[in-house]
Amino acid sequence: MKLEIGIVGLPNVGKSTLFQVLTRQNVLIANYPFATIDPNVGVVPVPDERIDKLAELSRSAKKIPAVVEFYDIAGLVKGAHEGEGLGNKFLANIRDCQAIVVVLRVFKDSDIVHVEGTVDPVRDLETINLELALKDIETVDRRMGGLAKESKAAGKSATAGLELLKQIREELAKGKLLTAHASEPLVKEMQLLTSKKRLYLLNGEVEEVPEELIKKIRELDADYATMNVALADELNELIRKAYHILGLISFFTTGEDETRAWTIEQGTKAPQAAGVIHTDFEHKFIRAEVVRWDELLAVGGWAKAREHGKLRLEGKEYVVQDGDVMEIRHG
Ligand SMILES: Nc1nc2c(ncn2[C@@H]2O[C@H](COP(=O)(O)OP(=O)(O)OP(=O)(O)O)[C@@H](O)[C@H]2O)c(=O)[nH]1
Ligand SMILES: [Mg+2]
Repeated sequence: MKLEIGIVGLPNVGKSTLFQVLTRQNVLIANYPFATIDPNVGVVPVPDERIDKLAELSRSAKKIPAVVEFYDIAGLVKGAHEGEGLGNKFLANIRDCQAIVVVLRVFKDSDIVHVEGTVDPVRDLETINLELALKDIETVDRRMGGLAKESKAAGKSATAGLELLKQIREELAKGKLLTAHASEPLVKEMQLLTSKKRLYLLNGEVEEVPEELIKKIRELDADYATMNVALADELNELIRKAYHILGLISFFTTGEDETRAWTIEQGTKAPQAAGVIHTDFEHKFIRAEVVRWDELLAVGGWAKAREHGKLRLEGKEYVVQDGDVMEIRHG
């Protein structure tokens, strides 16, 4: 499962700086708007002490953590949906991401250029959300046109699709985000930008964050983190938070060869989880031996866990839990 997170925000607010701290890659960071043109892509391991402990227990030769892929893209400005600035390029780049981190400038430093001339993160947040919503309206309109044609021939299902699109369009026009519709198949298929999970990253000091901004973010039912990106040297907390807001959990496999974290969505059943390891495991799944990672550590290993009756045998309906260590039995 590939987890991609797009870093978005106005130009010159610290997106590439954040990317560099996250990925330890050297990228162009410059005090002028639109320094980034082509996206930077970097893979970041999700820090997880459970892997270290399990690897120690199993004397594993290798440790393989879960990873998140970050995309650092061009800055977004007012009018981006109409192709202003580098807008169109930018918006196409985040369509495939499952989540976005919105970087908002709260730091005041007058040496650093702000495209709007003043530091006002509430205004910037609204600009970004508006541009994303306008782009989504475009996508929805195009789809409505297509569905209207189809419905002549196809009947009911197309009509139902049209109803949903109309409703979504109204909400977008009112400036609403589509997070509530994120699981609708049609919304997923269109990869609507405002339906993506998001984290607001407030770049600056906690004391610089206006109360109004926090209020606004709460109204949007979103999550945020405050940090001075230019001074940050480890962003483990941010990576964990991103993983969490995506609704992801990890299960583990452990042995002498390797200890490895596997990423699944919350609610995934055992055969589908096994399928993440190998597609064959899903179809040929018989059952799984499961023990919680801390219980495994407490008894001191797989054989002991079996002896003490700590290993559970779970079948096809078992919903895998965060921190499960599993061994898959397959045909
Ligand atoms: N004072 C201060 N400066 C910062 C901070 N974060 C970034 N900067 C500076 O702001 C400028 C722009 O940073 P970048 O990371 O290139 O910004 P960007 O958002 O990637 O910009 P574009 O690629 O042009 O959209 C650089 O000169 C950074 O050193 C911060 O937290 N405080
Ligand atoms: Mg940049």
